[in-house]
Amino acid sequence: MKYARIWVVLLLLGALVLPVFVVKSLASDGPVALAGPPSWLIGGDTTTYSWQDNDPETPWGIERVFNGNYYGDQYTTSVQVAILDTGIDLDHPDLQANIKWAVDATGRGSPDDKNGHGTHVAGTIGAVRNNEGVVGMYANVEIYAIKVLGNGGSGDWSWFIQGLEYAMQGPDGIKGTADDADVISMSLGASSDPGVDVHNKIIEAYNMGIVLVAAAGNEGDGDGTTDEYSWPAAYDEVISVGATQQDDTITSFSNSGPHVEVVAPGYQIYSTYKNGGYDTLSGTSMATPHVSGLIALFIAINGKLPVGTFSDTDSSTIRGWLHSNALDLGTSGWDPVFGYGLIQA
Ligand SMILES: [Ca+2]
Ligand SMILES: [Ca+2]
Ligand SMILES: [Ca+2]
Ligand SMILES: [Ca+2]
Repeated sequence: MKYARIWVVLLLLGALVLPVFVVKSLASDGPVALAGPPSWLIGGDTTTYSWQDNDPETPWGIERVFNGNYYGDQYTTSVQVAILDTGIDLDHPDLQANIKWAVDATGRGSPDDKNGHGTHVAGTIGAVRNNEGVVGMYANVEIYAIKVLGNGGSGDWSWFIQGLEYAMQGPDGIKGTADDADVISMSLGASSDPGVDVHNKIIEAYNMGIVLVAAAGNEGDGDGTTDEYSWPAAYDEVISVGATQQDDTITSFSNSGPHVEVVAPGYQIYSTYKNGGYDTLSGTSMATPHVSGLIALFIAINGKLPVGTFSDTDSSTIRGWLHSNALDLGTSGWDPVFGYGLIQA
């Protein structure tokens, strides 16, 4: 069977030319490299926000979700998040202690990240608390690095299916045991439905009680009344995550439509990068790991509730808790731009 390619959901300019149907670049914007430690004043934004604190290890997006009261390092419960991406920089000093398993589904032989995208996602989910670099949403999370995208940031859907299979099995190779992933984080997508084979594998993971989180996509046109879709985010079983800016406005690139479930910070996000480095990137790729990490922390604190559905609004399910706890933005109640709103810890 021949599959279309899937891509990271990152805004890119310059060296990598991505198909316009997947990634919409911004003319005057893109990845910004920071030489020093993370700053509140990223990208010339000198506004002081009420949620800022004085902890230099928490990037703005994480502070926003915690409202400047970070507690993602206060729990040690074992929760596994599988990151399906370009791999992870396995010996990154801000990640190494939390990477419990790494596996390659692309046939390259190594899950090490030569791109940087997967390493960036991993830092937002679970960089360690060591008073250096950044700290993740859940600083003691157990990370599974599952490489399903090649070093250029794209991959075959067959690799993605294999990656889901690895996440469902965990390192013991058996489904239904304690080491199966609790959360699968997918900062990737394509703007056409990959079909029943991919959807069936998604449904299988959902039915196992695994929380599935994916980027809503960067094809947004700045118009909340028009719909843009990306898969796997558009599937009912998957939490579709849009991207906001520091002032809680929506990013111009964030997809809108009936599938948007929540939003999270996804603009000028500082996190870990390849070769032991750090970088500042934008995209719904960067919003997604805030949600994945928050759900991991929620499971660490509250145990593993049923995943729930898109329409849940009470705390008896994980998705219901996520929705009911979100900060409503835009028009009152659920809307196609912000979904249920900005996630809150
Ligand atoms: Ca750190
Ligand atoms: Ca297992
Ligand atoms: Ca739109
Ligand atoms: Ca709303």
